[in-house]
Amino acid sequence: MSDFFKTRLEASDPLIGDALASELQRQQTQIELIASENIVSRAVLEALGHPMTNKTLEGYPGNRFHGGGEFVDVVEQAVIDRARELFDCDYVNAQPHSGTQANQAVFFATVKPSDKILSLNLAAGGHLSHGASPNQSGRWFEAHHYGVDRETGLIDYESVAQMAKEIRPALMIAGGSAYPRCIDFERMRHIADSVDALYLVDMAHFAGLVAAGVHPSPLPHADIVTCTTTKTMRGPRGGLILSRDSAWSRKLQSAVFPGVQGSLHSQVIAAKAVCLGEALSNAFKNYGKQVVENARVLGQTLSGHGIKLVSGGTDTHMVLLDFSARDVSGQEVQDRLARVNLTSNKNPVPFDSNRPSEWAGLRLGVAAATTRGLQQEDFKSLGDIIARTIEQGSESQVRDDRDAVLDLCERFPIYG
Ligand code: DSN
Repeated sequence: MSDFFKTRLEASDPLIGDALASELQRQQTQIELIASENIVSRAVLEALGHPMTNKTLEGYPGNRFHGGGEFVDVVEQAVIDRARELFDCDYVNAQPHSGTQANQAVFFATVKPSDKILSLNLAAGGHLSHGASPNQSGRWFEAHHYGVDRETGLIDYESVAQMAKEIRPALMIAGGSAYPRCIDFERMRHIADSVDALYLVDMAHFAGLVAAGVHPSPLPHADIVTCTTTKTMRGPRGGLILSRDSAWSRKLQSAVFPGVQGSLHSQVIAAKAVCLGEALSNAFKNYGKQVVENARVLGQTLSGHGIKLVSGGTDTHMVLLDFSARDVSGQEVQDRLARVNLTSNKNPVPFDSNRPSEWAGLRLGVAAATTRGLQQEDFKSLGDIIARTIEQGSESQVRDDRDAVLDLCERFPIYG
């Protein structure tokens, strides 16, 4: 049995050991431009791989259903305390296994099956868990969706107000996965109030920017806020539920456990605490500023090459490229970028009703590459490479561009 606690993965399970080694090498030799990804610290990885994973616990700190929870209590309380400080809020639930489960718990606490919800549509940058038809939320609730203005690509608040008046939703949701601009949280609050709707903001993508103080916070306006600890937060896979209004505490606590989840993922809770501790540092504030600056430079460089950006630019960590007037799909550009070691994802653009394989957009995010240390001049170079790659240069150009990306990877190594 002693080998059981000593044998390294590469020896005990070569298939999985090799896959993990190859994944590390992939990350080290590609520049990650998927907007929902980031690169966590060694400290976050250490927490994720800790024997705390062995601990089964249900309930909340100080009130568990199983014994032996005193150290998990410490880390869960640290998540709560650090998130309170970071986001200036009263209520924190540290346990959601993901952003989607955080949203699911909010629904469980606040609305009933067949109630009306109003959220941003998927093509305009919304999220599956906000009532999209293939998602449970789309089956259980009467979901309605607002969109963006066809010309500006910005949320059309007049039209949101009009829809809210007609639909009278029980719950209004702001936020999503591919909206590159700041949302007017206060205006959405007024719209929600005008129809007595509850107001949820899902800040999964920009939570790290809020934490760094480079993006407006939805906390003063929303009844409830959800986020992930991945993406710009640069932590483990998982979610948080936050609120300034402690009146929601009891319902949200029981909605997460025992409502939609069982035992917590103790080691992930520890990693969330580490990530929130990092996010309280000045270094993280500087990181957030650099993210916004890098995204701006990437957007400007691509626009300078004549590439259309949804909404004309960005206020966040992401840009959304629109190829609807070109003879190329998001999937084709994603594949072309992969040849020069840039990782990205196809995305719909507003009013895109194509199948995913024909979506006309590509989403690019700068959070992960900024963590590596890339700065404005590097994103200018990347923008030039991306523009050339979209135009499909010669084989020798592709080789040169891949070499340039590999050079960036060597200059800004990860987990060396
Ligand atoms: N919603 C997906 C994304 O933004 O890529 C996963 O978080």
